[in-house]
Amino acid sequence: MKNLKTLGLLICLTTFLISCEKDATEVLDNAALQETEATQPQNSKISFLDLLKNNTLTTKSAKKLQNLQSRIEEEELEAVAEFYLNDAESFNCSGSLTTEDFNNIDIERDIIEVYNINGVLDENTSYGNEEMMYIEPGDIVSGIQFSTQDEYNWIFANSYTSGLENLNIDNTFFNISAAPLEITFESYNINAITADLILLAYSSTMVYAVDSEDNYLGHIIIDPTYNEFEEEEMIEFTKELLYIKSPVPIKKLYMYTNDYYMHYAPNFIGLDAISFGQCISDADNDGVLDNEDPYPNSNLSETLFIDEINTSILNKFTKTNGVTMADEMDNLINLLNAQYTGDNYNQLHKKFVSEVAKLSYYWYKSRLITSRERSKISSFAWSTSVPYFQEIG
Ligand SMILES: [Ca+2]
Ligand SMILES: [Ca+2]
Repeated sequence: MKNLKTLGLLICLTTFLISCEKDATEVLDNAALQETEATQPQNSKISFLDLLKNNTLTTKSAKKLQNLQSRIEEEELEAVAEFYLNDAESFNCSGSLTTEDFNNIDIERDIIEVYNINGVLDENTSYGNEEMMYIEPGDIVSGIQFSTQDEYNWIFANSYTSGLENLNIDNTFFNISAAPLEITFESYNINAITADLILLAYSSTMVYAVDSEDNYLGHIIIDPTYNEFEEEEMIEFTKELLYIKSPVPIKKLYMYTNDYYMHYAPNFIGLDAISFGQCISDADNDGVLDNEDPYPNSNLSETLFIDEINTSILNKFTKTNGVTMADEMDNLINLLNAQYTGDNYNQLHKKFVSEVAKLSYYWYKSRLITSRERSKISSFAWSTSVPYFQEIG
């Protein structure tokens, strides 16, 4: 039943493509490819293997990337962007990232091949026929554009697709074009990107990041996980989590693959859950992002110090998110030091002691310290020599 349905879908697609007069040569080429699929009676089910085998397009725009690659080597371009593979911890970057998971695309259970959208997939794309709209405007989030120069050949597939059953993936975008996949970000402040990649296990994959003027920002080479390839009909995939952050906004990613062993799809790359936006770090790792943290570099010392005196009282987080008792104490000392002229020591020292009393009362009320600890803090405050001139810088 599923086979018939898929076959029907293919015929629909082919009819749709032939009837379209725009971009006639490319459409005919693609239609011819599909015809081959559809007229094989003993193999009507679309399998990934067959799709890859049918991809005999020659590579042209790969040259552009080869040029970029040799420029990197010749000019010894320095990377500013950081790339991490399967290492969310080093990425250590949060914020409001927008995610495209391709799940709004209605691929009717298992697979669609996409042609005739002028080589660009973005929020304005619509694709389908009278019976079925697979992609409607708004299905892709705004701010991101997928494209492939030269002949493009894209597929949306998931674990219902023959050949991908073991991958446990929902709708995933696959570039099986000869040309590299390009991902363009419309906003100018994208400095954090994460993505799930589905790669051929015996391919080497390169991802390059460039800025709005096509300047090199950095790249990663993902080595094959298989070194030898024995069984011809076997396709093995690997899933990798890619993380990128860059101090300079990223405009575009180029994804370029060398398939050393099979040459089915020179730029095969599967992509899902691509997230992009602004990286906001949590420098002191207290769970409050820097942009919302009153003290982005909190004093996390184990015990509370008043100036140089160790009170031996545990330094705890206060009721205000991201703020420790030591942060508030340090801040108070800095405020008073800033008012010190050299003539007003006695006045400011008294003021310091009284401000410490207020602070410790609040800590006591918040059950961070006991009343005994509060008295201890008061007497320590007296014995400090706050205020004093602070070194500038
Ligand atoms: Ca923080
Ligand atoms: Ca903090």
